[in-house]
Amino acid sequence: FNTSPSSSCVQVSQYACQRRTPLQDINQIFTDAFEILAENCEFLGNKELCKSFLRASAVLKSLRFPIATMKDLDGLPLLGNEMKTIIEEILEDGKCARVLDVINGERYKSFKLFTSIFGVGLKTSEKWFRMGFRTLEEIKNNPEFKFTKMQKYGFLHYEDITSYISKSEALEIYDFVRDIILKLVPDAVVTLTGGFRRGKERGHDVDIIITCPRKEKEKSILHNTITILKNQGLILFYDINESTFVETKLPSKKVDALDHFQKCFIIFKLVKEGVGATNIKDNEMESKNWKAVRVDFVITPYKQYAYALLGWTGSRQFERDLRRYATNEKKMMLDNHGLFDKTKNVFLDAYTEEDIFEHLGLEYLEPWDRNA
Ligand code: 8DG
Ligand code: MN
Ligand code: MN
Repeated sequence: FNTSPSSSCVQVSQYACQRRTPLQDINQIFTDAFEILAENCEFLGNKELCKSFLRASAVLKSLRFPIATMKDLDGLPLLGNEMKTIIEEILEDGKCARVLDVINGERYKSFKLFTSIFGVGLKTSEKWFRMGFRTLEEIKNNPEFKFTKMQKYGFLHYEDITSYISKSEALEIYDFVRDIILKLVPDAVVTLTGGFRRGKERGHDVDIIITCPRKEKEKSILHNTITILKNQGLILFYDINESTFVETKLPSKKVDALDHFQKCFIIFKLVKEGVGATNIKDNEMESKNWKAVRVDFVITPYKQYAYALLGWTGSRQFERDLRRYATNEKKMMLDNHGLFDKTKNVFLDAYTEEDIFEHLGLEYLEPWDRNA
């Protein structure tokens, strides 16, 4: 479907969960522009416009043809005049002045830089920007600042953390961690999720979701695994958030709400075999045979696992559209913990992602088709 730009019967849904969005984005020149504008809106606190840009971007990502003329946009949802003006400009000039203004703007540049530090979000960036800071050096070297432990380690491993993680590095960490967990709890289920599950070749972190079919047996896994990794010297930083999950609580109405499962944000020491020691003779500088890698662990009860897996597989935009679809089209409430049917007043059990799509009356989409 929608392989031809000119066929008039093409119907593109306004929801990413009713479209296939593979990794390959043939309209990247437009979607990159929209995503920069969305990010700028986020930095300015303009949530509505941010949403509009992200939805427009997601529509274009699902197309199987490159936008070549304005006519190609006929019948596509979520592309209002503001969006069309931007597309038209890029079609004519190969670039968009508004986007160039944003990326050269003080605010965007500073927020991009500040939020690239592990432990720094919008609030801290806003504060630093208002204080007049523009570079990392100014902030790092300011003796007045008190940083959180997370930020301190974010600065310490900044270069490594902001460089990409390859799929093979992600798989190496995943295999290593899974072996440890399965020795502790042989029937644990350990899954690589996030962008790598959607087929991405590179990522900014490694997301691992863990459960166990035997009730309550998942509860000891996180602390025991962290202890083992720490004893092996492989943890540079970790921050455990204990579970605040309550089974009877209705799913969150906020589309971007974080979940309540036990989780751990880690800076993992990935040791590279055969690098380092042999180089010392050639190089006076001490060569580093390891790389700091961001790893997220999330632990869920078995009953909520499918919902959590669906939530952590992303993409973020796909998740937002799934929730919006559940609310607006099905009178249901979806989050990472479950699905509540408001008509029947019941939680709907699911043990696989397929179960969840079925409850929602949606055709199943594989993780690699969720790259909205
Ligand atoms: P990337 O790491 O390659 O950049 O992409 P990603 O894997 O898609 O992004 P992510 O930031 O690692 O998030 C993966 C998914 O996890 C995303 O759909 C959002 C979801 N997610 C939750 N809860 C939480 C949470 O508490 N923290 C974070 N960082 N992500 C969460 O559902
Ligand atoms: Mn990720
Ligand atoms: Mn993550």
